[in-house]
Amino acid sequence: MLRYVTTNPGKVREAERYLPDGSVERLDFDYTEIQADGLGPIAARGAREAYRHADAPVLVDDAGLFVEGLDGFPGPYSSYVEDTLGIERVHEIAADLDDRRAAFRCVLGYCDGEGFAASPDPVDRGDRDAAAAAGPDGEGDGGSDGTDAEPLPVKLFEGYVPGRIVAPRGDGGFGYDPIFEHDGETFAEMDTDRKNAVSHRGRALAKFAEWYADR
Ligand code: ITT
Repeated sequence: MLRYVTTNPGKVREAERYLPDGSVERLDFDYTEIQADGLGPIAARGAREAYRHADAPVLVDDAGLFVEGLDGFPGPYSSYVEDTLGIERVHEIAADLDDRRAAFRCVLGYCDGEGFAASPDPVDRGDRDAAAAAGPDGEGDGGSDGTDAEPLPVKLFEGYVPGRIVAPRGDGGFGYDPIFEHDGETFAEMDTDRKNAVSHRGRALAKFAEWYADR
């Protein structure tokens, strides 16, 4: 049984459509989200921590909204910004920008404790310690806090969807969905299947499901 590790039930509703019935269940575990410029290091670190917690195959899902006119903000800080400013304020801030284009990104991190051709450890400017820990082969533990005693392979799957920030519309989905418009509709105006067909998470899950089917 695969554990989809998230505090957000909305993510699992979307993920269930990609995996055989009964093959996935949510594990409500709040893994440490390290401070990093990109989602990859957060997902890789989170997958290792979640695997150690669950002692079973895990998939973590780190996502964010990247607003072009704000140089990609809130990006990896999307959760904090949703909790503090709220999505209405994000829309108001974006409404003053010339460039309201935005993108959602999602990085899934899979870890089952077994060996496989892991993704190279993702490295960015904010995660230099992880780069050093990863070493030259890129398959090191990536941990910067000393808790990752042994290297655990992690496979990453990424998805991206372009759109723009609009005034809130629709009451489906979750998070920033009401203010993110893609192809004339906000994600909150789409049902789950329609959102999955175009979304960052759907694209990442499609890649994961194809790889996982052979595993
Ligand atoms: P976990 O970390 O426990 O999985 P979370 O909701 O905090 O749950 P993220 O850190 O990945 O998940 O999410 C960052 C923010 O982006 C958070 O405010 C989410 O509500 C939002 N978000 C993620 N995916 C989204 C989606 O598909 N549509 C709208 N908002 C989304």
